[in-house]
Amino acid sequence: MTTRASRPGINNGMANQVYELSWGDHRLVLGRRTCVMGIVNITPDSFSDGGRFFDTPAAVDHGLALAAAGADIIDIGGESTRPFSDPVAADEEIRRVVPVIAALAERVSVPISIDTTKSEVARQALAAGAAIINDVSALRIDPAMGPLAAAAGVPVILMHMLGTPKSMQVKPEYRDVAGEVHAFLADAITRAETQGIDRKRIMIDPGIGFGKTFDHNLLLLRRLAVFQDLGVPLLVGASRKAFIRNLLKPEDVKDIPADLPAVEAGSSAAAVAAVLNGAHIVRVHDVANARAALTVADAIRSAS
Ligand code: PMM
Repeated sequence: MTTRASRPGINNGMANQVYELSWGDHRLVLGRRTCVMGIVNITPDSFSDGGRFFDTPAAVDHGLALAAAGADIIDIGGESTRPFSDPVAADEEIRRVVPVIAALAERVSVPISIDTTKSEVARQALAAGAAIINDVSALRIDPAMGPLAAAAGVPVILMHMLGTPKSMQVKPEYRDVAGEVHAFLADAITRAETQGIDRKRIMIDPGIGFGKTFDHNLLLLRRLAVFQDLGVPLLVGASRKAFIRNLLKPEDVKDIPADLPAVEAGSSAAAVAAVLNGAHIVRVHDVANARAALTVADAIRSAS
């Protein structure tokens, strides 16, 4: 007899719930082929690519290259969320992201997400052609963000973070990290729905590296399947983060460059682990590498 647990692809950590999102000109089918979100950080100080795409033409070219490499979403951010970073004023964030979004929206067909916690930045980004709001504060920092997302009818990504980027890595503590992040995300979904956001437009993210120690990050990735019962698509962003660099660096070295090939291989491993544990979308720096790794992982996941 084939039990539910032993049947290929069912309840053995390999079958992801399928979700379909349709809005505006966009449609995403999540859970079959893994969706790859490519990152464009227009910041002088992100840990992974700080400064490399800080001027508009370089950022636009990078977005085009990510789309050509097979990105399903392009995530544009103008404020670094690296640990201990200072916030950026809305005006400056708008100056960084809006011209890039406007140029990319004309030239790529995949949806563009705006990575911001500020409703004014999101409003102008949407007007310039962005189609998803990626709010690492899960609508907690700016009370106008929820109503804006609801009125615009765009998908929103709600991420878990302990505290703020300025404070989050100061001794993060949990009794049960997966349980507490799960409870936070369940509340965040309720808060979003209360503000008028359709559940079909909500995605969640456990916030790898946002107020988590090395062990918390590993445990969250290992226990990712606990988030499946929340009934919304799951996004995971582990690419080039400190826990990967920590695992790969020599013992006597403080850190290694985020763009080393070994860090990329480690990032692909984390992405594959996330997908086998239920992630629908992975947020990555190197789209071509992630796409290759996930093509193989998706084939294994759906073999029958
Ligand atoms: N990580 C960063 C920024 N934005 N958004 C989501 N939804 N999830 C993440 O994990 C996330 C994010 C920081 O990483 P970066 O500096 O490489 O962009």
